[in-house]
Amino acid sequence: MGLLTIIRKNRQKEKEMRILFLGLDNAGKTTILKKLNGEDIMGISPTLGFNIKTFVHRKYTLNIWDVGGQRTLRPYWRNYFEQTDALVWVVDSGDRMRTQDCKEELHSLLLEDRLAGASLLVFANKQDIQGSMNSTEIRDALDLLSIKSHHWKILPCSAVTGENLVEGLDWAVDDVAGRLYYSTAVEDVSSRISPRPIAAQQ
Ligand code: G3D
Ligand code: MG
Repeated sequence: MGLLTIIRKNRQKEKEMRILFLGLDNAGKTTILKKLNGEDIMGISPTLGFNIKTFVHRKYTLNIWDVGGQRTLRPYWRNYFEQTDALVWVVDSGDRMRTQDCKEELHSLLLEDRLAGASLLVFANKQDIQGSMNSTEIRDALDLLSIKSHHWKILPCSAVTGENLVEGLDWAVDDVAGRLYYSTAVEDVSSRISPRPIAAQQ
């Protein structure tokens, strides 16, 4: 039995996933998580360290890490990369001033070895704000089409109305599950031959 098979079998028993929420400060990470968890979203303060939320979504236990995105905190993001199954990159779609910063931070994360296998969900948040960029504009601003190294998807959403939050989580969970739990045979063989090519998704 190969090491990959053993690791997968252990995870299969647990049916756990580790999801990392990152993005620039003020993007709406904490608000999205509170909304998903059915909590009050009024009066949320900037996250100075991190929050962890654990909840069961479908048959999976999701351990979600929400880490502060202020510039001074970004060097600490790397402390949270280990064993990440999915990265959720949250964007404030109304923030046109910081799209370059947002793109650069995302693309530097994608170079990290410890995030190499993670699925990437981009939430184009704050769609309820009039004049915010739509998901195609965000896709282009962040140059998502150039990403070949990770499975990715972008969804327009709003933490206030709840639009697409569950759909986004569903995509991430399905993508991770497809890799961790349902493709053992295929991956065991392909991993011996060459790295599995990953097609970009939209
Ligand atoms: P962060 O965790 O990414 O840093 P927060 O972001 O969740 O703290 O949210 C930052 C601000 O954006 C908060 O407003 C929050 O209410 C607001 N926000 C988050 N998501 C949305 C959204 O989808 N729509 C709108 N209209 N606002 C959103 P305050 O005023 O408390 O700073
Ligand atoms: Mg926060």
